[in-house]
Amino acid sequence: MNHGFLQDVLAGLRLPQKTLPPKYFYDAKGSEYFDQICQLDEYYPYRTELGMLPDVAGELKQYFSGKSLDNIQLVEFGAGSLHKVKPLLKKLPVITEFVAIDISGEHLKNASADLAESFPKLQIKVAQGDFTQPIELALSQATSMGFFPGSTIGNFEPEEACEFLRSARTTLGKESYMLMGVDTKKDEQMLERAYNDSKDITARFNKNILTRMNRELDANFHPDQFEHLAIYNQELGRIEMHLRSCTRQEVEVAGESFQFKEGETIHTENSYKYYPEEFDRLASSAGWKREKIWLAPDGIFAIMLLHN
Ligand code: AVJ
Repeated sequence: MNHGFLQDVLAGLRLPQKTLPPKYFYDAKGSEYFDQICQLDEYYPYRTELGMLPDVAGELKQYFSGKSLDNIQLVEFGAGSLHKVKPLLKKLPVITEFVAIDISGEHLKNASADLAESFPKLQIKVAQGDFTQPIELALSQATSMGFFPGSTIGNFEPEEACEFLRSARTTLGKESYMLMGVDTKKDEQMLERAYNDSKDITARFNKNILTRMNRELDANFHPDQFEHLAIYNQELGRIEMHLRSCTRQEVEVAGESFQFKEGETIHTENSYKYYPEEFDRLASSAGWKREKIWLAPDGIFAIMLLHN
């Protein structure tokens, strides 16, 4: 049994507001659902950011050649399926080494084999790990650039996001860079639609964590006795995902029982949205300086280059 997972689940379900950490969405099945979410019309962050990356890469090329940098090691946090790094690698031969960190080891292994075929000269290292914990990386002498796309930073509480940025700055070292994708505050309807898709893929992604607990933690959740809920919390500037109990029920996890009232929820994810200025303040309080910002049309998504 996976003890970190069990401990986190028990601790989370004992809270007055039952809570689970979103990193546990990503077992093999959950990573597949996430890839399906990225193909949905309603889920604008993925395709918006992916569409911006070729231009971003072109400008970075100019920028780095102006700085006479000729060797960059790219470190991706939460690398997943490795789709987003491709447009960077295509336009930036200055990236000679790539380090991919992800919690889903199997998924990452397959994806990196594929990447090696497309970029035979690239040195690739994969590290299965939880980037929410401080990581030890044996980095080379080349200038490092972190890559944290997809607005995954939004899963952190703002204070945790600051902590992450601070520790990433230490990991990446002097004169390093960080390329970040950040989802912005916008029209509430557009936000809520992105997390309540018409094909119910997001609902399945959310409920998959129940199935995972049943399988891995000897739990007995009935996924059909819970419903997917995603709402924008305007005051806190975040999308919240919950699993809401349809009835009064009792569930067991590894021998411990938990009571649910009808309508009671498990809070499974936060996805914070930031105004660019808000994010600037966060980055600078973590010691980074923002060098560049790219905004999608209507400002629906931002990519930022930070410099240490
Ligand atoms: C991977 C955290 C960026 O918050 O939009 C997508 C995850 N959850 N649909 C997000 C997610 C529901 C996603 N991140």
